[in-house]
Amino acid sequence: MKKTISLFILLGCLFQTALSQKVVLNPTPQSITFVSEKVISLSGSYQLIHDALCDRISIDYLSDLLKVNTNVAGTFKITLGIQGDKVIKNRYSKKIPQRSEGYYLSVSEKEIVLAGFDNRGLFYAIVTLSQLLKDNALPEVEIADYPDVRYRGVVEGFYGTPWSFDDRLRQIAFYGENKLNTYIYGPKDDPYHSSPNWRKPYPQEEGLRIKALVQASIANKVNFTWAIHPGKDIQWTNEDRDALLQKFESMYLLGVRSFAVFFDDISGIGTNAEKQAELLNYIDDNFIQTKNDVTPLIMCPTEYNKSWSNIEKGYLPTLGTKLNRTVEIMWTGDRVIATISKESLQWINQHIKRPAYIWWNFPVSDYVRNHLLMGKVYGNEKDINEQLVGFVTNPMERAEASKIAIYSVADYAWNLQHFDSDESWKNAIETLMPVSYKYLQVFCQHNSDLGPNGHKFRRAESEAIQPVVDSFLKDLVQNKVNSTEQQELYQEFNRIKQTADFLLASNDNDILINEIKPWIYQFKNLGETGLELFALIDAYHTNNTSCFINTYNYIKTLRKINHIIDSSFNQNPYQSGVKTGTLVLQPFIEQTFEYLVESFNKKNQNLSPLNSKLNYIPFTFNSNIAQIKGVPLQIKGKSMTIPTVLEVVKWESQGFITFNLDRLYNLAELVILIEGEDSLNWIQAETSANNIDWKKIDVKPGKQQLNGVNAKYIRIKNVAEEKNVKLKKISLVVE
Ligand code: LOG
Repeated sequence: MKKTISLFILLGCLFQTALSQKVVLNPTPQSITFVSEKVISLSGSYQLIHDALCDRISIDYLSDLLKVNTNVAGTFKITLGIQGDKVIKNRYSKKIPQRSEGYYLSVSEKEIVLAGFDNRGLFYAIVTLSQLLKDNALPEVEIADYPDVRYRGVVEGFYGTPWSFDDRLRQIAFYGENKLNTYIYGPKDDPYHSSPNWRKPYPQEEGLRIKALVQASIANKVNFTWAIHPGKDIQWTNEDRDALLQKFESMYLLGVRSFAVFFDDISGIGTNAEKQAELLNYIDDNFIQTKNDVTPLIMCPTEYNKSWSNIEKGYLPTLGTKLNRTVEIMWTGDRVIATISKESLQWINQHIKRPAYIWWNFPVSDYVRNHLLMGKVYGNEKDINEQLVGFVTNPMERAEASKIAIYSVADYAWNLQHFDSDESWKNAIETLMPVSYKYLQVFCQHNSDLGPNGHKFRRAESEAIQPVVDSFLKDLVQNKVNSTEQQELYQEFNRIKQTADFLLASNDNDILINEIKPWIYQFKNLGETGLELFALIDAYHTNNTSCFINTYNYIKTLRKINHIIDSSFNQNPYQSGVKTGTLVLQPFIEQTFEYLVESFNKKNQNLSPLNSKLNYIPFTFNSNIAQIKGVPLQIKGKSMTIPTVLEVVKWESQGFITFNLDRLYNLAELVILIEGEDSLNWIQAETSANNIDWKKIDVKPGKQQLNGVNAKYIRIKNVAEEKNVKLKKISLVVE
C-alpha cells in the first residue's frame, strides 16, 4: 500500500503538470494507482449504466457533478452500483474492499466504474471522483478504498452560542465532501437538548429546521444524531422515562434516525450508573431495536475521561456489564481534553467491555473563548483503529474556522496510518480559502495555542519562527546584534501586518473572515507592534533619545489599541476578549520591550525612568483546587473574575481561592454564585492586609457588599467536607 501512495506522490507532480492543477484527495485513500500518465478528457455525453434500484442520491449527485444530460445518450460508459447489483456483480465485485463504506473506482479511456460495498461506499466513490475532476478532465486511475473507523464526524457538544441553521447546513455539506458520516447534535445551550426543556418537544419552527437538517444529512450520507442531556434534573421515575421516549419519538417524526443520551457534566442523583444503564436499556429495547431503521444508541457517561474515573466506586464497570452491548459509549481520553493513545483506549475498553467511541475535545474553545484554535490536528496515535468504534470532534463555536480541524479529523479517522498532520492542515487551509490560502496559513500558524487553562491542554504555535525568537532573546541580553535574526523577525512581523490586511480585503471566504475578524484586527496590531520594536532597537543602538521616546510612546499606544480591541469584541462572560500570538510572539514583544526600556533607563539616568512593563497585572489569584488553579483571572478595570468552570468542580475540604491585590484597596463587592446552593455556611471568607492576620467576613450566596473593608488579600475556603459544585461566578470588585 505504501508503494502506491509514494507512486501517487511521484506521479502527483507529473499529474499536476498534465492537469495543470494540483489534485488533493481528502481523506487520503487507502490505495491509489495511477495506471498511466494519460489525462482523460470528458466528452460531456455519457451512458450511465446502473440497476433500476440503484441509490437515487448517488445517481443525482453524479449527474449533477458531470452535468449529465439524461435525454442524450452518449458513448462514454459510467457504471455505478453496489456489490450485489447486476451491473457490478460479475465484473467488479472482487475489486471492492470488503469493508463497510468501501468502494472501488476506476477511470480509463473507455469507462468510469464506481462500485460501492454499500450505498455510502458508492457515494464516497463519487466524492473521490469529484476531487479528481479538474477542468473536465480525469487521470487514468484505480482506487480501492475504505475507512478505518466506523463512525467519523462531529459532535456539536460545546457550551456557548450554538451554531446557526446556515452554519449547520454548510457543515453537513462539508461532511459529505470529506466522507464524514456522523453529526451529533448536542449543543449544551439548546434548552430542548438539556434542562429545562428536554422533556418537551421542539416548538414548531425549530422542529422544522431540524427536519431540514435531517434532509440535508440524508443527501450527504450523514447520520444526523440527535442527543439529549437529561441528567441535571432527571428523577428516575416512569414519567421521566416515558417523557424521554416521547421526545425521541417526536424527533423520529422529524426524520431523525440516530440517537444519543449524554450524562456528562452533571452532579447529584443523575449520575447513578445502575439507573443510567436501566434507562438506556429500556430505550434500546423499546425504541432503538423496535424501529428497523435506527442506528445503534450512543451514550456519553458521567465519568467520561480517565482522570475523573473511580473504578473502585464502580461507575464504569457497572455500565460495562449492565448496559446492552449494542449501546456505544463515548470517551474523551485520559483527561477532558487529551490526545488519544492506544494505552488509554485499552484501559477504558476493558472496563466498558466494548471499543470506545471517542469524543475528541479539539478544537472546542468553550473554556478559552478569547483564543482561536486553528492549528494542526496532531497527537492521536495511529495504531488504534481496532480499539475504537467512533471518532468525533467537538468544535469551536465558530463553525467555519472549525473546518480546519474537522478536515484533518476526516483525514485521520479514515486512514490513520497515512495521516500527515502538516499536509492535512495545509490542504484544509487551501480548501477553505482557495485564493488567499497563503495568508490564512500565516494567520493560523500564530493562532493555535490556547494559553494557560484549567485543562492544561496546549498546542504548538509559531513553530517556524520560535527558534529565531529564542536565539534573538539570548543575544539581546548579551547585547549582541545578529542582523540575520533581526531581519527574519522583522519580515515575520511585516508579513503578519500585511496578512491581516490581505485577509480583511479577501473575498474567497467571507463567512470565515467575518467569524475571525476581531482576531485579524488584533493580528494586525501584533504585526505593527512587532515592527515598531525594531525601530526601538534601532533608536537604542544609535542613542537617538528622542526617537526612542517617541517609539516607546507609540508602542504603548498600540498596546492601548490592543486593549480596545480586547475589550470591544467577543465580550462573553467567560473568557472575554481577543488574543493572538500568545505563545511565542506576544512574550517576545514584552520581553524585548522590557529589556530595551530598562537598558535605556540605565543609560539615561538624568531622565525620569520609562515604564518597561507593557502588561501590568494588578490582581492575581491562587488556589489549591485542581480545576481552578492555573486559569487566567479575568480583569476588567476594578473587577476580577475567576473564569467560570463549565463542568462540575470538586471543591475539596480546605480548598481555597485567594485574590491577591497589588496594594491595599477598599473592597466593594464579592460575588459567590454556586448552582443550587442557597446557603454558603460551608464557605469561610476572610480578608488580610499582610497575609498573616486574617479577619472573617460573613458570606451569603450571590452578590454582597463589602462596605469598604480595607485589605490586600481576600480568601474564600471550604471549611466543610468535599463538595461537587457548579460554580456560576466568583468575582471581586475593589474601589
Ligand atoms: C463537555 C463538553 C465541553 C468540553 C470542553 C464532554 C463530554 N463534555 O468538561 O460539552 O465542550 O468539556 O469544555 C466538557 O466533553 N466538559
